[in-house]
Amino acid sequence: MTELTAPKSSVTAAQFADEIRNELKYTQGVTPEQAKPADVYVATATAVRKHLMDSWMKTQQDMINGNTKAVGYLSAEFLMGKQLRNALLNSGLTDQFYAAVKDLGFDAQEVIDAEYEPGLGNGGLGRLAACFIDSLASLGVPAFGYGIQYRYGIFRQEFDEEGRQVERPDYWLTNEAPWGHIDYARDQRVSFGGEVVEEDGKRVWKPAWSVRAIPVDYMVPGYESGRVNTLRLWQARSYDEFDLLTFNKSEYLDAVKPQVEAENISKILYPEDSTEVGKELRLEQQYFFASASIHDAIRVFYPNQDKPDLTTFPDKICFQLNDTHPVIGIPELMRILLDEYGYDWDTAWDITTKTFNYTCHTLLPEALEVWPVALISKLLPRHMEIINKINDQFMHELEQMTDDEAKVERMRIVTDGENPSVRMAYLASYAGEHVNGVAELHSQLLKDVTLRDFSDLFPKKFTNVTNGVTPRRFIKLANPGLSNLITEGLGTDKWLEDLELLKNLEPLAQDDEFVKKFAKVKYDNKVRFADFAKSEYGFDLDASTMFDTMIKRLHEYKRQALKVLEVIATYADIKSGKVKVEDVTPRTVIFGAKAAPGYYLAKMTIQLINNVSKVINNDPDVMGKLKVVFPWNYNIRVAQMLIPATELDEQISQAGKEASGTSNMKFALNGALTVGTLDGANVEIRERVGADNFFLFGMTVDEVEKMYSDGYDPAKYYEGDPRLKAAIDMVADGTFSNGDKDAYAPLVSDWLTKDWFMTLADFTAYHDIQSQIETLYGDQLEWNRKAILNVANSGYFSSDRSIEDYLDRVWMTGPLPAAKKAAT
Ligand code: GL9
Repeated sequence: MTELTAPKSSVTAAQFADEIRNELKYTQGVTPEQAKPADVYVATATAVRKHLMDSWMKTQQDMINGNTKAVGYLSAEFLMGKQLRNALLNSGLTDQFYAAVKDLGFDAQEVIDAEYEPGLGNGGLGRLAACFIDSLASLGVPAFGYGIQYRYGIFRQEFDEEGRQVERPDYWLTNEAPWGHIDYARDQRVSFGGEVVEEDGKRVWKPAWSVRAIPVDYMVPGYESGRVNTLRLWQARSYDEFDLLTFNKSEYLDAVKPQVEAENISKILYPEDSTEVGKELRLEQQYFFASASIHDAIRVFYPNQDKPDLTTFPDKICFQLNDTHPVIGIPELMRILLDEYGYDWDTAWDITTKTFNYTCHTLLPEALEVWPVALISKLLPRHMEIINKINDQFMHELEQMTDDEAKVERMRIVTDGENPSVRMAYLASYAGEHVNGVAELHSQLLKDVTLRDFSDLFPKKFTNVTNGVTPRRFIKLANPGLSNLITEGLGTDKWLEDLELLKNLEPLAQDDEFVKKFAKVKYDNKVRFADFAKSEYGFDLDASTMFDTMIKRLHEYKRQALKVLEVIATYADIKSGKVKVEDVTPRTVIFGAKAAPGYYLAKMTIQLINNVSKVINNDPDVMGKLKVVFPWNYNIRVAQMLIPATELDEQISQAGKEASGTSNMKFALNGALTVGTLDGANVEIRERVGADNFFLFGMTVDEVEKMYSDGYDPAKYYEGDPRLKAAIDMVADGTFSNGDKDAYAPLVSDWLTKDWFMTLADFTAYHDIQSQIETLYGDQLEWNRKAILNVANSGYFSSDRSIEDYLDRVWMTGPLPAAKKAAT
């Protein structure tokens, strides 16, 4: 029997150096003298994969042969970040790596930097999927992540001279990608279009075209679990390699057309975040990976069986639908069972409804996907028939259950009327066994508002699983200084597997020596970030100022505008002499955000922030007191540098709009204090870290709702707060646009006449909390005590805990029998 790799590998540094040399020779074909850091990176990655191979194969065997139900996490996005350090950590080879690389004459950081970060996600939703597969493996739960290997990930962001966002393609696969193994032999056919005909009393789909789905497998090593799961990302390829006939007529472009079109399916990640994009290609992408993944799971769990007993399918695997993107998998499994395996409708329905669960990640109605019936009929005609039948069955059941006709109408999966469409969230809520939101408040609002009819009818389906983040990447790897201090404080490093142990740090918040050490770690992280920002962006940051950070997608509901207006108001106060410059707490305000390329106001906000930065940073009157920087192309790598360096974290969305947030968790765990509204997971963070250790401001969900129904007039707030007025006037009068008064007119006009997310209404409260923040910051010992209390009380926000909750509340499964660890 193969032994599993020891968590702390017994391999010595010298042995590991030999392995790297070997890979340099046999994989890269270079001598150590010829090698570049990129070669050493590929060689190391290849060597690490070999270390993980036995555990990977054993995990798959145990999963297929055992009786533990697996989890298939279906997600259009997996925002993994760089892999090397995480793989080294989880295979117990970190120390050996540093020693070996040094021995080979290389700088470890250069080797690490040679890895190109895959950006196969937009933001929180994709990063959550990455944290979840890390935790699944670390807990030893058999699982697959299933998604798409996009050729182009999230765009690379640049800023032009005017401070506008420019999107550049992300050529990530033009770099060597040693982690993904392309498995041509385990491909799947995915078909589209055509028509459905009647044959021998059966509905038969005659598709018009097919693409070849080829899996690319990534190992997902667990931390200290001896288990390695699989992330299987599908690549689309054409079956029609070349149309020779057309080519002979020398119509080259036409000859390659089918290939180009097929490959388009996995070509690009849609850069939209929490907003609707109703594009044919996007539906093709969704169906492509849902169909390939379901077929793949059948292949894995019923190997070499022509007529498998698929009534056992829900005992083998359950699929988690990460938002509505993979929901087309529901009619696809129905179709597979009915048409490919000949089950009757009721049996197929029974299997399907035991297989899928749905997580909703939003509260924005426009983000709940709705597909036109016409489009589904064109692309997936058989699925449209099945969806219609599901809808009919549902309507029929509803009529039995309630007399409320309006309610029955409201709940239609397929809407009536001139342009009928399919509501994917409704389909998932009806067919899914469980439906969950991602923070307590969010799950409550799903039940009370967004999916209220469904929760009334199926109360047992609805549950909450609060999001979490992996402590391996976001504490251990991102913040070595704090990790060492935590281990020193707790006397163990077991917290990496059981994050609630952080609770035992609580008494140390009263130990001045410990607090000073903590402060030193934070300061060193600020210096580290300042150095990084200098070399990467050319910024000059002063580590003795407060690092105040807002990182997240640029969206109106997240309210970057609130932050920048407060910055402008402070600037105006200093300029006008209302506030003495010596009374200002020196701050460095750091923004990181990408805007969807078609999101006009979001992009204009980016431009505004950049130009505010330009003006303020060059004004001698505020020099040393206020600085605004906007590192472009915010990604996981930047997050890992910036979060540990941050002292004040901005979570200032309008209450009732942010489903959860996950950076809020990363910040609290890295010892930042939060200024935030009662929104998403902020609510639970505040409950846990204590109201005294959290800067709360702003309207509540109820107050927001009341204001909407009473009629909201932003101009009233503009008139009512002179600071706010001064700030908006400054934007309008051209201060940040070289005198051009029109530059931000659409933004200003939106603020004054619409302001849907009530930035203006919360402005005064947001300003008022600043003095509390600054007073506390003046007492560094107290500030750091509170920061430690944030760390100590945030252990709940480990994604390991989220996964435990999914296991108990949704998946009803658990880990494989403990992996046998090799003796070290
Ligand atoms: C999001 C929510 O907006 C976040 O509040 C939440 O933390 C994450 C994870 O549950 O999901 N929903 C959503 O569509 N995005 C989120 O971040 N956006 C993307 O990343 C695409």
